[in-house]
Amino acid sequence: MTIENESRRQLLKAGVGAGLVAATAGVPWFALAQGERVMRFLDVPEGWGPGPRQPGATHIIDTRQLTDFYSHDFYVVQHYGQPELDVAQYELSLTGLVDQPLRFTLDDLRALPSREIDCGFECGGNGGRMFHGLVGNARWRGVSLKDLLERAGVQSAGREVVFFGGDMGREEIRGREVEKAFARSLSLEDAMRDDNLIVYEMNGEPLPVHHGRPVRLLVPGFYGVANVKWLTQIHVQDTRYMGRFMGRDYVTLKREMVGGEERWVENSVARMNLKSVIVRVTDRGGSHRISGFALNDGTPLRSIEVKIDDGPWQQATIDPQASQYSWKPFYLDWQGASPGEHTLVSRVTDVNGQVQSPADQLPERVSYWEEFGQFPRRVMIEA
Ligand SMILES: Nc1nc2c(c(=O)[nH]1)N[C@H]1C(S)=C(S)[C@@H](COP(=O)(O)O)O[C@H]1N2
Ligand SMILES: [Mo]
Repeated sequence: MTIENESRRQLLKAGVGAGLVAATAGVPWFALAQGERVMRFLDVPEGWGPGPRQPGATHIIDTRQLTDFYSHDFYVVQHYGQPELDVAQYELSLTGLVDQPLRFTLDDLRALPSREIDCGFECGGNGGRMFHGLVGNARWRGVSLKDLLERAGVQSAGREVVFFGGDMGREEIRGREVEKAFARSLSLEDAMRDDNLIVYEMNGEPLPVHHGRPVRLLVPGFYGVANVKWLTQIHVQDTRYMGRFMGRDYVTLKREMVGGEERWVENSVARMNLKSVIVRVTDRGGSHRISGFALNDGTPLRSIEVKIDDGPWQQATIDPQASQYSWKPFYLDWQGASPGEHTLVSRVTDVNGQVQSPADQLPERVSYWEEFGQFPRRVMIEA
């Protein structure tokens, strides 16, 4: 209820017509109308399904089954299992190159001014092999990371902010096994962005254990890996942080031009690329509806378009609940679809004119990180 009222208020503030809002508020995004039938994707193997969530395991969403703007079934990825931190004993420390190191209990954090944000993200390893099911969208509540850093007073030598999780794993590095916490870092400049939150609520409830209870980092516009769960320490330092999930894993390798020279470039997975995918086609008794979602780094969008077979690009409608960092659900109503097999593809364009390319026109890429090319789907329309 709060979620709907809040999003309605936001939309009204954004100047969206009240009639439009009234028509859509509270209507689950993908909820099927009575008699609406889901058409079969021919690119999804018969019997494929990611199955229910298992504690401590990766959880993929079946994107054909999406039913709401705020995911009640949000994907899960964790590399060192699922720790259960003792909430009564929990402390977040802020250390390193600061004037005043700080410690916060969960109650301390909850007593600070808080903010809510709608934010969706995907794993940097999301892709067509799981029909883009490592994805979710939620409303989060937390405190501003910038406020915490300013309270502590970052010293002029501070360059990089490291976020450590309470989950540990054994890593073999140069033949030696060591125990390491999951960690990611941000440049001080990225850490100081106004939108970053230290969050303790998801969709109006305390964070579920598999999403980081009691506290996680949320970096809107970045891939999921940036959002460190079970956050226990924030450390300011003057050097780059080089742990596994910054320097070895979640590193892309692409063939790119570097000042006129063609080179293989490695990058830590960070800001989300501009991307859209079609996830469902339904028969609505006479017409068909093609639905999907787009994600990006928060740059406003110009359009999302859909192409049916060899037809022209057609403008899809973007769900008015979408906001800067949420996912952007879209749909296109398809009149006169003939029975049989069809190929559908979507593309998203941002206000800077950047267009989602076909996968084969992107730079050559090694490893599966950052799959954001156009994603054609094959669907069977029943007579
Ligand atoms: N502490 C910790 N945080 C973590 C991870 C982890 O393994 N440990 N995995 C990261 C990765 S790779 C992703 S994609 C997101 C997944 O967030 P979710 O499980 O809440 O969807 O959490 C990130 N934060
Ligand atoms: Mo991830």
